[in-house]
Amino acid sequence: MPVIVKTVEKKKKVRTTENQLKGIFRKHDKNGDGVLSKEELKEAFKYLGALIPGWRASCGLRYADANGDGYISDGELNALVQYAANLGYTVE
Ligand SMILES: [Ca+2]
Ligand SMILES: [Ca+2]
Repeated sequence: MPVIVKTVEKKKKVRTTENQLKGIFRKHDKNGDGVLSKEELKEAFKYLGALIPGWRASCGLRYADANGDGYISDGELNALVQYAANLGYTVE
């Protein structure tokens, strides 16, 4: 039984983190055009504590930018959140 409880708790935590990450990325849309530029991504990763934010921004963009326009739109945000969550970024 304790094992099951642990699993449930872990899942819940991950979902919360992903929602928070999404909120953080959205907040970093500084010019409010609804998409995240590489520069905005860089600030977001800096906020998350990335050691090399510019590099993370490039990798995240390559990972999540499905249509290749160089920006992360709302529909592409989930993939970016997945990328950041897989790296283990957590939100205080
Ligand atoms: Ca923007
Ligand atoms: Ca895009």
